[in-house]
Amino acid sequence: MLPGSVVVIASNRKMHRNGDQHFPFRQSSDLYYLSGIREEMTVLVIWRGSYSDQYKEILYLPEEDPVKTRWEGPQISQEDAGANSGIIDVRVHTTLLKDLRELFENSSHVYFGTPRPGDDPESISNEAEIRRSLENETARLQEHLISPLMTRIRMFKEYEEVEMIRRAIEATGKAFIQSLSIMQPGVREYEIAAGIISEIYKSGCNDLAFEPIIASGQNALILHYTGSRGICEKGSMVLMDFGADWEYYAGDISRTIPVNGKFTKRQLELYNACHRVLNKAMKLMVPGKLMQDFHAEVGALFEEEHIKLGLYSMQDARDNRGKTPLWKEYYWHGTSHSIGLDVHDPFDHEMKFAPGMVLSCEPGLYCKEEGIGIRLENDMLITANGAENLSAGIPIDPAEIEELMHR
Ligand SMILES: [Mn+2]
Repeated sequence: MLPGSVVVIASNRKMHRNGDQHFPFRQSSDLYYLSGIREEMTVLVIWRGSYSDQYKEILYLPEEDPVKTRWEGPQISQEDAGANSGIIDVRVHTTLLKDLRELFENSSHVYFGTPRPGDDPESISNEAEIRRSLENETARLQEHLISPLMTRIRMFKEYEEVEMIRRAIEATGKAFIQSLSIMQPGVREYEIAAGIISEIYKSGCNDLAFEPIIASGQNALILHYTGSRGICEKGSMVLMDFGADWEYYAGDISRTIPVNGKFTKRQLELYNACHRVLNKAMKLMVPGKLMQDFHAEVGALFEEEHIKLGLYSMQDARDNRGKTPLWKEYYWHGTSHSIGLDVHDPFDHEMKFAPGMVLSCEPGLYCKEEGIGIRLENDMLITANGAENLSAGIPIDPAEIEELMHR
C-alpha cells in the first residue's frame, strides 16, 4: 500500500436465483483471506497514513435485522467478528460512508477490491454502490486495484494454508475411492457425482471446490463438461475432475478410469502415455521456472508420445515447424494453475515457480478420432528444490485402479 491510502474491499450480497431463492453465498476470497469472515455484506477498510507507518483497519458488518434473524438465524456478533478476524475495530454499516469520507480527506490513493480478472462487469456489487455514493470524494484520489497486491500475497501459501489444502485433497481422495466402487456399466454420470459429493461431505467438508466433471466416453473431450446425464457405457472410460473444499481451501484432482474395471489395450496405451508425461512433468516443476516454459516442456513430452502412439509422424511434426505445434491438436489446455482459496487461484504469470506455491499438474490427452479423453491431475507444492506431490496418496497406477475396481 502506498502511503496515504485507503483500501476498500466489500463482499457481495447473496446472488438472486429465482422467486425468493438465492444461490449459496460465497465470501469474496480477498476479503476472506484478510479477515476470515464469511458473512455477506461485510466491508473491510484499511488505511495507511501519509507521514508514518500508521495503519488502521475497520471491519463493517450489516446492521442486525430482526426479520432476517428470525428467518435465517443470527448473524455474527461484533464481538465474534473481532475475535475471528483479529480486527479490533468492528462497526456496523451505518457509519461506513461517513467514516470513508473522513479517511479519504486525509489520503491521496484509494484501492478497490473489484473488478478482479474474470469478474462480470455487468454485475452490481456492493462495492460499486459504495463507489457511486462516494464519487465526489474519490474524484481527487488516485484509484488503484488491490488485486495485483493480493495476487502476490495469495500465490505463496503459508504452512496453515497448505495444511487446509492437504485436508481438502484427503477428502477428494476418499471420494475417488468411493467412485471406483460405484462405477459400472449403465450407471449415470450423476450417480457417480452423487457418490463423490456424499463422500466429500462425510469427510467434514461443507462445500465442493467446484462443480464436479464426470465425463464418460466422448464427453471427456469437453473440458468443463458438467452435463452429468450421460450413461457410462461398457468399454468406455470416464474422466473425473473434482475437488473438495476444506474450510475454504480447494483440492483439484483428475483421474480417468475404465467403466467396467479393465482398460482395453488401446486405452491403456493412451493412459500410459499421459501418465508418463505426468510423472516427468512433476519433476519439471522446480523453482525458477516460468509457467509458460513449463507448459512448452510438457508439450514437447507429449509430441514424443503422440508420435509413438501414431497420432502423427515425426515428419508431420517437422513439416509443421513454425506453425501451431501439432501436439496442441491433442492437448488443449494449460498444464498448471494456482490452487488455494479458489480452485483457480490468482497467479502472476510473470513470476517464476517458487517455494510455497501450490500448483496443479494436469496433462491431458484428447483424441477426437478415437473418442477418448484422458486427464490426470495432481496438486503440487513447490519446495526449495522441486515439488511435493500433495495427492501422492490417490491411486493413479492403472493396475492398482483395476485391482481396486475388482474388489
Ligand atoms: Mn485443475
